[in-house]
Amino acid sequence: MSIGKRGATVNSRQPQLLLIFSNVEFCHAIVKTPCANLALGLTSADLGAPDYHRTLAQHRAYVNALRVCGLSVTILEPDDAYPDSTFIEDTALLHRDLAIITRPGAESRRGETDSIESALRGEFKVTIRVTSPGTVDAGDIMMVDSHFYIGLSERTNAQGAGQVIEILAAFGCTGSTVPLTDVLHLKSAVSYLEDNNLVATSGFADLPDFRGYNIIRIPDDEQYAANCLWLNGTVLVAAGYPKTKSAIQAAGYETIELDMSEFRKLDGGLSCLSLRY
Ligand code: CIR
Repeated sequence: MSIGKRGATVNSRQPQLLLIFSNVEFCHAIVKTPCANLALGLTSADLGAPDYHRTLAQHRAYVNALRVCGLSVTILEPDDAYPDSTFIEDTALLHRDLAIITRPGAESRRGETDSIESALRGEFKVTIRVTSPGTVDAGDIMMVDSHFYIGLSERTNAQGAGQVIEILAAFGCTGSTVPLTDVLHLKSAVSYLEDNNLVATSGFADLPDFRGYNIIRIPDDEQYAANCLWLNGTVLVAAGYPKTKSAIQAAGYETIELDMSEFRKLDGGLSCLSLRY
């Protein structure tokens, strides 16, 4: 892990180092340790099998980065029954008092939600499940303040998106759908960095849905890096994508680079590895 650009702020009047975050939005994260069956996970990438020990090391570095950004982290036990279960983001959408438990689009992932619902019990006032025939992977859901963009993908169908929008409406939020082609999830191609700044690949940067945002355009040879993660003013970026890192830094953010090579082999990105609230 390397911390880029502006380091943590130091309060010079205090005798010891003190990390200061002016606008902490996320306090907690839940992650799930990659399981030994990880290599059996779904993938469209042709990058070979992940090395399990390297995967675990990358996951530890990710957890450390979450903590550096001021989040306390709950680490769930690995579950060999679900090879993709480390990609925990897909199983729930968390917003204020509300937890929506999704119904993942891939049959092999559907059972992942039971342990997540148990882990979230007591943390949220209201828990609502997406029901059949709706399917939703929360990697398809991008939050911008109280509006939620929902990608219609091979994993998220119109019924599922409709259910999520209806649930959100009851909590004073809005939602809209974005039809997807060529990407696994909406957040494979766009990431919101707060302050009206949106990272987007060329296929998404000019969509009418995203008119009005300051677009940080991802070069075509760095598309994987479009999945980055804003955490309380710092942006986690995948290591090895220098143009994307520079563009995000030029927009005024600190960055933390993380090696994601093993997760990429399973189509996983930075946001997929945690649920944040
Ligand atoms: C899958 O295909 O479901 C996993 N191998 C990767 C899921 C990545 N999740 C995400 O982008 N939110």
